[in-house]
Amino acid sequence: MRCDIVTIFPGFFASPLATGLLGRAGERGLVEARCHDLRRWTHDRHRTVDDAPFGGGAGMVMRPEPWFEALDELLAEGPAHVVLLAPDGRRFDQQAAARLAREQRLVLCCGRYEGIDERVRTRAGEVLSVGDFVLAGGETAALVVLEAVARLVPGVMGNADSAADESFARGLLEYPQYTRPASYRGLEVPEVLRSGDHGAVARWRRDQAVARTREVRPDLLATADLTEEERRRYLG
Ligand code: JCQ
Repeated sequence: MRCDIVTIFPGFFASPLATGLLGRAGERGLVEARCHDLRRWTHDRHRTVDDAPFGGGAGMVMRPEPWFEALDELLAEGPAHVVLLAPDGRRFDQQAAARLAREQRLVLCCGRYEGIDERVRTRAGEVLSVGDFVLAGGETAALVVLEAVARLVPGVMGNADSAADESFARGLLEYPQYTRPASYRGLEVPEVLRSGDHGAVARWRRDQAVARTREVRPDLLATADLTEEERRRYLG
């Protein structure tokens, strides 16, 4: 996968793109990320990317021209799925990550100020939000999207972690995990996990996953992949 990121802070991405999973994916040529300074597509001496909103009001709005020219140039190199990060987009979730991971090429557009001129949206394939809060800019949201997508690109991750995704995709939170020591500062690892009874371990984990989901994310249970028997047992 190739990913072009358009931002007024290209340096923001240097460390995240060189570190951990994204760093390795880059080195191995599996995810080729390139950052572009939006100001490259300005023409005035001050390389202005924003202006006051028509109709009045507080704050500044990103001007359309640098965005249109940036997308003209980047898309002239070939087709890409253009994504704009904004709080008023459709929610980005694991399913959206899996969908984006099938794209050959993404262009992630990071807005700043009070927003981007509405006409830029006509050039985006979609607008995505990473959550119901407001960030100072789309850069951190773009990193969230890129990392979640990159780990689903074939070859980036081993198979072990894919199992955890499966479970999230099936709509339940993960069960609690423990490692040694069995007793630490008076806190004990549940006996069943040390019993060697694999059936009992599997039932306990399923129980815990459902209980935890009901406690902290009851909204997920509506679409969770539970058997009829489990729905009767856990949800009454
Ligand atoms: C993304 N959830 C929150 C902030 C305007 C494009 O216009 C704007 C973009 C931002 C940055 O994105 C977010 C965000 N997902 O705040 C304001």
